[in-house]
Amino acid sequence: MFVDKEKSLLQKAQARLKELEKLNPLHEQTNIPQLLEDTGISRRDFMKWATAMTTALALPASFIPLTAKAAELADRLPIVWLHMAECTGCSESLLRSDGPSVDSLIFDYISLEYHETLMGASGWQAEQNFETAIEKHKGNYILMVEGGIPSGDTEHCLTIGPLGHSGAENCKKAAQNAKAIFAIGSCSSFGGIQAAAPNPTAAKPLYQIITQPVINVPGCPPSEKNIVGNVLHYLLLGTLPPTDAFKRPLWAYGHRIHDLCERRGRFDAGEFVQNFGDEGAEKGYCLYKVGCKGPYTFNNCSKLRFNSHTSWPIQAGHGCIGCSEPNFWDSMGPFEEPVSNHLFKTTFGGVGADAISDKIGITVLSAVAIGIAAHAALSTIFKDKENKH
Ligand code: FSX
Ligand code: SF4
Ligand code: F3S
Repeated sequence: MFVDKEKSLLQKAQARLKELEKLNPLHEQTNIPQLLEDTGISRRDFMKWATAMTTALALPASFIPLTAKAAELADRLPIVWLHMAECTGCSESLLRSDGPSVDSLIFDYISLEYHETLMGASGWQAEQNFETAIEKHKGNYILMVEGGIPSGDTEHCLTIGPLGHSGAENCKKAAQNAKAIFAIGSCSSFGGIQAAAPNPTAAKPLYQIITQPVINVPGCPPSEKNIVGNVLHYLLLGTLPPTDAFKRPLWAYGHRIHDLCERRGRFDAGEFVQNFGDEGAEKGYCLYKVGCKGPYTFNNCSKLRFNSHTSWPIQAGHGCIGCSEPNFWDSMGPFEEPVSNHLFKTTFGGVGADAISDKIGITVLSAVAIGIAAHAALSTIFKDKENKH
């Protein structure tokens, strides 16, 4: 049955790529294979990249040549990228590597149609480029939006270009004829820092501004692989990826940070950093007690990492701050204290979960699968202890 499923998926992708090949490339002067060659990225490195991407997308190995082909045909798929209220970290995540990566090259190449940070144009010319791109590629372009979107009485707080259109207006306009829509980063997915209390500009996530379906690619910022992977998935299969309850693609956000963490063995063994800079920190102990939110956060950072696969927050020595979760600025802080402390502090007279875990052993904490279940489980344990007194 699995073999049949794989075969039909493969055939679907092959047919899709054939169709894509018939479309006009965005640029006539050059193409992606040429660009890779000019940049010194060998075929071997490119195939390595295609292998890593296929694995990341949870596709079978038989897809590797197709992933490579899809990347080469990425110039059949124009991208319009809008910036709303944000720090541009999402674009930076993609573009700032020490050398051009396959991801950044492909992306640079296909998104030239309209990207407010990358394009050379400004003022009237930029406005014109926006209109031209969405008209020329009507019904064919992918829309990617970065940033939270001011709304209501404060919608004008984000006013763009000489015509003075609001961010919300531009999103609505660009969404009308987009083939697929991605909210890039936690700001566009869930509101992000702009929407953190007291949310002075009534910033909203993209899905609350437009009526079309949106795939969320959160993270502050998301990794370049999570951004490019979604484009590849769409290129390969012509469909949007399956998602979780928060519309996050399962291939990227299907597992908790805690379950994929290289320090998980330390957690299970009860070996914790107690303070930054202590001996435990030097030894790479678990960062839970200095605030790691990995048990509450769904993302694939440990697998794909950032900056051309160099590192990720926990590898660098700081806990996960839950940056791909809805409202993480309000719900996950303070970032250097365990969330469970807040959950239990008030309820149980100042006794945090970590005080409990010290007494009853951290193994109980892990055995009950910390995370959402931890609240209920620890409550029970705490009550049991109370009853015995
Ligand atoms: Fe910044 Fe993007 Fe955070 Fe937001 O990333 S990295 S504030 S998710 O919109 O630029
Ligand atoms: Fe890793 Fe954080 Fe889980 Fe510890 S609590 S194992 S550092 S994700
Ligand atoms: Fe964000 Fe946590 Fe990954 S803070 S980058 S989801 S490790």
